[in-house]
Amino acid sequence: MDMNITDGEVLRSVVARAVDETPVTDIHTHLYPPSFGRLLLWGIDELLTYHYLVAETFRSAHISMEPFWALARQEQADLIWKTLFIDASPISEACRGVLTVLAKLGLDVGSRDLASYRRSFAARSASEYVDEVLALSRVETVVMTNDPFNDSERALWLEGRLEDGRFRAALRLDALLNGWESAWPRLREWGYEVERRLTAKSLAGVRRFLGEWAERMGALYCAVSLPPSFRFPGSSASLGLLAPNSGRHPAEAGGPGAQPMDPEGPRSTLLRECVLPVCAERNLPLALMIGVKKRTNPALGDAGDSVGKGDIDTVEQLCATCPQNKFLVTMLARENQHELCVAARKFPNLLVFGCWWFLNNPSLVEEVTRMRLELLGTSVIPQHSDARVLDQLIYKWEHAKATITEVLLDKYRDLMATGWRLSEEEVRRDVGSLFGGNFWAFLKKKLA
Ligand code: HDL
Ligand code: ZN
Repeated sequence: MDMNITDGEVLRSVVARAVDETPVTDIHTHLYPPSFGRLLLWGIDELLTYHYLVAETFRSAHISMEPFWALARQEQADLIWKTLFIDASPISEACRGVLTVLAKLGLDVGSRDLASYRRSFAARSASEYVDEVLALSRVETVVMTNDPFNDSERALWLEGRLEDGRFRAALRLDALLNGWESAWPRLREWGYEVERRLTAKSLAGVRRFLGEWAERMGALYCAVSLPPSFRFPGSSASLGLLAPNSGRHPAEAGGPGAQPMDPEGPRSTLLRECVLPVCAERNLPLALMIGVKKRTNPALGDAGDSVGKGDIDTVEQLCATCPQNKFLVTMLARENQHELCVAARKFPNLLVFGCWWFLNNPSLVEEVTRMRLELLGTSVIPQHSDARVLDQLIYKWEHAKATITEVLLDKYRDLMATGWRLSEEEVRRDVGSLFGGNFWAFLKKKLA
């Protein structure tokens, strides 16, 4: 056992070094390997046109949305740069992130010379830049968001184009679970025997689709984003069992005048009858990302989503009624964070992850991380990047690590104040758990 840490300054350098050097598994991103071509976004113009910055630009730019979307990417970036970086100080988290990337790449941020930044990126190739960004951000595994209903992505999977082991898949199910009406005809087109009604045959077809795509992608988990209104009816009659005294599956009762099996419509049935059983059979976690209000302002596109408080009872009910399933859960509303930590204390099949999206700001990352360490110790995944543009790995991890370092330091100081003796090896062990160890152990975890 290496020496015990006795001094506050030594503690600071040990914690800072461990947080900086520990390789990261980034469990949720929207990135792709270079072999996926244009699906991988990178470089200054993609950074500047990130939907977070688009939303912020419209708050003060003298342009309405339609003409903005008609601009070329570089022209959009020019407008965003002028509006958010030149005509005002770029103090928002998304603005500061762009500057952190430029600084870490060794560019002269003080020059504010966008043309020179563009020249620097133009000199790079995607594959060498992936190496550079992963090295700078210490991210060793990038878990993607993979959607078989995305035509260009599906083609790449069918060609077997994932050639980079640093990129791993997560099977994203929003199109299936939140858009059944448009999903089922496409499943049928791809050769799965499904129809609109959730008959036993349809459900079997969906299970085959899930199994085949989880296999094809080598998916580490399945994921779905869900609205604040997401519920999972718990009554036995709707728990996928046969409808009361009808002898038929409630979904089969579909027909004029029949009551929908549950108020949620297809989603709950698909979850209960297809996603949860397939995940349990394959020992795959299901990631529930709860609290997003899609297209609150449709004209903003991806920037138009908002947030609402989700229902923690539903999370607890899922964990309690599906003990054979593992749930990775992140909730978008600040108001859900404390109750989510308490729920995680009740259910070992629930692993909390990330300060998602509108929570990924230093003030909230600090608040939520403190809460989690105080309630759950090191048994959480404190952060994921959610990066959509490769370069963002640099700033999202730089910023998150700065906050996590300060919180960890406080917690270790409190420990040492009791007389507890701490070693550098133990600090590195803890940070390794937080930055990937807990995730990989959860994947391997076998439930009763
Ligand atoms: O649903 C999701 O995975 C979200 O992360 C959305 O992609 C969102 O637009 C986003 O990029 N958040 O950071
Ligand atoms: Zn995301």
